[in-house]
Amino acid sequence: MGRPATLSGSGGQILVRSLLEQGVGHLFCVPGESHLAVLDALYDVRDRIQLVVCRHESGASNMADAYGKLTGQPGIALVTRGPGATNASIGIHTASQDSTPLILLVGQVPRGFADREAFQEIDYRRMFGQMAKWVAQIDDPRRVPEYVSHAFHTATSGRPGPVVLALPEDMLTEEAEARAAPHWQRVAAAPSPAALARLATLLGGARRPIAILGGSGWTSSACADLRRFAEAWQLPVACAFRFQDLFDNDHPQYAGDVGIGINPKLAQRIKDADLALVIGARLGEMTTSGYTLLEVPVPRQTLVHAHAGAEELGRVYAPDLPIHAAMPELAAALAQLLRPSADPPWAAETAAARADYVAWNAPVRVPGPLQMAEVVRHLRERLPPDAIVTNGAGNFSTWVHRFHRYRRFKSQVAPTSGAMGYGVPAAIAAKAVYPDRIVVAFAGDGCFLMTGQELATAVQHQLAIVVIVVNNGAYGTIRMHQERQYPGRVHGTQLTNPDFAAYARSFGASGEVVEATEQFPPAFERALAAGRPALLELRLSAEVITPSTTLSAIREQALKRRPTS
Ligand SMILES: Cc1ncc(C[n+]2csc(CCOP(=O)(O)OP(=O)(O)O)c2C)c(N)n1
Ligand SMILES: [Mg+2]
Repeated sequence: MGRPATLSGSGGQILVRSLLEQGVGHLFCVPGESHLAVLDALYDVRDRIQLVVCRHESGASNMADAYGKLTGQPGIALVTRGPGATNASIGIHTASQDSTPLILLVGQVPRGFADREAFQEIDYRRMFGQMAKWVAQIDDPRRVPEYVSHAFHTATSGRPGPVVLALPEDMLTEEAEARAAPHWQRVAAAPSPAALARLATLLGGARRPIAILGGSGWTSSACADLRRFAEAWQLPVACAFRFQDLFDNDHPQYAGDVGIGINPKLAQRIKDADLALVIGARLGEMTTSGYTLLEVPVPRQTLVHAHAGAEELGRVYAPDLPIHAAMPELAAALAQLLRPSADPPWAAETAAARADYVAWNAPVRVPGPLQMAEVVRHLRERLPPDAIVTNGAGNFSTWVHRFHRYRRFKSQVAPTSGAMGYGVPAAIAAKAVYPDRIVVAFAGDGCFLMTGQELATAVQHQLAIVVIVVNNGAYGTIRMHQERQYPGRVHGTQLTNPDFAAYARSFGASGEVVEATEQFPPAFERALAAGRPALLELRLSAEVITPSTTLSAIREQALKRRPTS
């Protein structure tokens, strides 16, 4: 390695040069006077770093999260101090829960004003303390490359996550000379031979094993290696909540997703398994059906838990075999694991698990003219395997998760944090990174209006995403829980909505309303052909609250359980 280059200029220029050294090509931002020097330095490299200017910092941080999920490289968000940082915090929380590499660059008051509660001053170490993997403030422009290098390594290593770097305003304008840091390197643990040998023994003695894949840090070749392993051992493979694209859903061994609204047969299958092979998933509340699929702290199933972050092993569950390894290293080793000489005893169970999935994935009929399952089935058949489908949080996402089939690595981008408002900004980031792929965002009426103004960003940057707003005039998820727990006492969950299609058109996007199943395919074709961002408002009765039940059925059941006085 040659001697590192010297970077000279303002702190802002050194920062931007350092980002370039780390391979940054996109930056998601809402500008602020506190980081004007960074913007000015970005001006010089505007042909090398695409600056995506957002309308709200939640959009910028969500986009940075989606970028991190899609590429495995930290997504970079640049926001101003105080209100900018507070607006951006949702993306930091999502990156934390979802283990996404992300770096938030945030303005800070000049060094001489520190700790006076100067204008918009926040102590970011305290504010982001629990949410970020590392929070630091760069007080010396000569140390910018060191901090940036540390931030990239921290965001990507072990269990990936968000890093926050605070940038005092006067540090950004101070002239300095700094030693450049080289491009960050992947730091990844590999499984030990002893762990692999023990895994082979456990598999050899199992009768009803199941594999559950999840988490971040995967690559498409890691997914291919994992598939080879699963095929050799004929394992049924499930995917954790919102990590459904780690295994081809069309594969005869794919058994479904382990998340909200899990197929009851899959839940039972996991409970009845004698060996749970959990690869990369965190075993959080959503992936364990509220810690019921596996008992805390010692599951009845023999538990093999592999994770890239050592601290995740034994966090809730005491594994029989903890494996500390990054997914590419682990999957490569698993692909080499000696295959069994005969068909394993569970081969019929694997076929049964698949049959359960196929039945669960088949469209169901619900009351009304718009059959959401058919809409999603149409997309499943219409979209190429590399299309990217994003969503935020709400019951509308159940239709997508259950009836779509994700076939390629990184064809799904969705927050395991359950953050509303994620789908639209995620789609914008996806289209910025992969302009040639079809990108479809699903949102509820509630979810959409949390970040819907980012349609302006999509239009400004000519990112032709298709947004599907499932409008049921309600914060439907909460209404559903309300009916369960407080039947008939509807309060705070109804929404009076704008005309979403007209709203989209006012941004320069195309907008249409879809009220019946048969209207959807042609409307979707028009949206794709529009050559600009497009929105389809799907009008769905709030009564159709899930694929399997209605609001009134939920209310009646709840009333029967506890009659009102
Ligand atoms: C940022 C954020 N705020 C609040 C919630 C709580 N919450 C979860 S789902 C939901 C309603 C979602 O409404 P909508 O997007 O219309 O979807 P629907 O459930 O009606 O299909 C709410 C308020 C959340 N998950 N995230
Ligand atoms: Mg709704």
